[in-house]
Amino acid sequence: MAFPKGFLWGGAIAANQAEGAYLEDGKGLTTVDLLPTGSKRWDIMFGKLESFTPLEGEFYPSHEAIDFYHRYKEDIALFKEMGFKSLRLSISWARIFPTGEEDQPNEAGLKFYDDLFDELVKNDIEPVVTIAHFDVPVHLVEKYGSWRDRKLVGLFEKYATTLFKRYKGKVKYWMTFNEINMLLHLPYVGAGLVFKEGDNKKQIQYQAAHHQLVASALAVKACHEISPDAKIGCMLAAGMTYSYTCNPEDVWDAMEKDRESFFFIDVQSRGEYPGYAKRYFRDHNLSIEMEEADEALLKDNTVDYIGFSYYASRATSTDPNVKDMTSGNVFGSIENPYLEKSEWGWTIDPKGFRITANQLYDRYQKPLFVVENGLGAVDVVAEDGVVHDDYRIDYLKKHLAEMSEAIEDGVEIIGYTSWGPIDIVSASSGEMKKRYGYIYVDKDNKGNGTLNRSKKKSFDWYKKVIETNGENL
Ligand code: BGP
Repeated sequence: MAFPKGFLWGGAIAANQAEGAYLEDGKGLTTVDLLPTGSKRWDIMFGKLESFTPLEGEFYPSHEAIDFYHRYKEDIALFKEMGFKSLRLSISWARIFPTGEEDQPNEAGLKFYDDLFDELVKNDIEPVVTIAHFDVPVHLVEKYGSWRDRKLVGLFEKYATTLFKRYKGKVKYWMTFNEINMLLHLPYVGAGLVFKEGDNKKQIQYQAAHHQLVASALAVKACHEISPDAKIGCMLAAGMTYSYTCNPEDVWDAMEKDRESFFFIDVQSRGEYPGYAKRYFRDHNLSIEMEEADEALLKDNTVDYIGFSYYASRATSTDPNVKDMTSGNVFGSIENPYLEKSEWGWTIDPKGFRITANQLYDRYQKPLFVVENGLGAVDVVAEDGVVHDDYRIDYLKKHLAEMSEAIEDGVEIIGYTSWGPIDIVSASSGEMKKRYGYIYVDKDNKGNGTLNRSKKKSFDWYKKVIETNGENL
């Protein structure tokens, strides 16, 4: 297998899915802290939030998550035992600026991440830091409507600049918005958007997208000025869309679906709005308000690498009789009869990983960073107290083999941080039941359990993969 020397093997988590301590040390409430489990979760994720405070009697998985906030040293020791070279994690904006608009940052929040990064660096694990991973301070939603308001651009720039200054020299890999394209599918998750009766949702979403794209460019600018040796990337939920037939209508439909996601990365990587986006705005009567300096700002501050998550490929057809199904994730997809699916209906397509990596590299000709991949599954602890997750090893082995092929194809990949190396809260379902980890965490969907960590069978498997730099899959 052709993994380059220094390949950044590791794992990825997010503040709101792992830390817990949701109000500790001055942290403010974030949008994810208002997401309960169950059907209400989905209503809110689509933008129907009724209350800006947690409701009595609801269970909010992010409030404790897996208590990484207090247990990170124990968890990092386990990552170290597996030989991790990197750990992708996110900073919670509301730990640093509890309302999002204080004059001064919250020192206790800054110190937590200082200690966390020190622990990683002490264990030779590179921190790969996401600045915004789905959580927005609730105050900014209540006061400004979150990213629909240009005010957030300046507040985000101040937040990002505070991080670059504080962690200069400790953090060498940054990325701005997690799965920035999610804004179009789950507007509350991607941008903290809450809609009112009569809102023109598309107009608000694309205006919010413009604000995030400008904010991302300002963060790139600040990062390059403050930490010239650091790399800062974008991040998209990737996965090529296949045309169901060779009917040109289907092929065109698949291309349009991919462009919905590429639009964000085209702007962040090429520095300008593509023609197809401008046509889309015209065709849908969307008028995106831009400021004089925006165009040059976007052009002069493009990203250093393309971060992306890959879980599944997608398929599309223009034939109304073809069975439509969401393939379990929000991008919408029809059933691909050639592929298996996970227990949550996510298509399992290892070859699609090679296809997607080639597609992205062909398009952007910039280094890629695989910052999420993995299999969410229902793990059962056997009599011997171990989870024998051969199904996860099988999924990962096949995906890593295809990623190796992509590298042989000439695709430059910086590293691979598999999603949820330790069981954490599922973003879409809010469940602990949907587990990705090499490390089992004793906690169930209702929050019961000891939070004890234990190694699954895949723990030693991944340790060997890293030890042999991918030779031994
Ligand atoms: C991506 C998110 C991650 C993670 C992953 C798995 O969209 O960037 O936060 O949650 O999906 O999804 P889930 O947790 O819903 O299985």
